[in-house]
Amino acid sequence: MGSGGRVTRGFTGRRRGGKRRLPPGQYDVGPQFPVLSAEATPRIDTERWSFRIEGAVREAVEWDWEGIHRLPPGSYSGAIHCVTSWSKFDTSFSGVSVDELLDRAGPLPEATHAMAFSHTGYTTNLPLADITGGKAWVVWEYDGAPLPPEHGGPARLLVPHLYFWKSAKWVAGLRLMDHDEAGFWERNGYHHRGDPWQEQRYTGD
Ligand SMILES: Nc1nc2c(c(=O)[nH]1)N[C@H]1C(S)=C(S)[C@@H](COP(=O)(O)O)O[C@H]1N2
Ligand SMILES: [Mo]
Repeated sequence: MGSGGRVTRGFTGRRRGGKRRLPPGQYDVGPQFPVLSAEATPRIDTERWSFRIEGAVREAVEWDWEGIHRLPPGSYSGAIHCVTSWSKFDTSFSGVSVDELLDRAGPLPEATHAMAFSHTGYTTNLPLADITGGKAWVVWEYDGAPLPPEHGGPARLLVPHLYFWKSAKWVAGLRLMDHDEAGFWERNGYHHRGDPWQEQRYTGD
């Protein structure tokens, strides 16, 4: 690209004047990348890894590690926000968009929500509208390197516009549903949607 290339500042979380945009009640954690897991970190061999879309779809589809890598690549650069109040700017992840995955399974008209599930049994619920339209990915690279096991490697869900508990680590699939249902943290007092800009931390927020 020539020297005339435009830089979209808003995308990395910077505002004019260099100030970073933080959702209410959040602080900038800086270069650290905290690890928060309810489970012990599992070691999942990519030879045995799988990801499936099931439930309210035309056809349930399952990918293995090689198969998912053959899909058109997708990536995200920007901020992530944990409900425990740290936000991290300028992260970069790559993998495949959830749109590409859903396209191949064909959500039925009645599908309104999805339950993301992990190889460990962790679950989190999401409105379909929050994982379609270029807002969610299944990612296996962080900062240009394989996603470390403690951050959900081989692959995790990434839904960066919602609190980070929605980004299921060691993700194994999505079950599409015609109704909403609580996942692991949502059953334990967390908000069903989790929009950091609306501070939807707990049930009733
Ligand atoms: N499987 C699984 N995924 C999970 C969690 C978890 O405990 N288990 N914690 C969630 C929460 S609360 C956060 S803040 C992020 C933490 O991701 P990190 O450890 O990569 O920072 O993962 C989310 N995904
Ligand atoms: Mo979190």
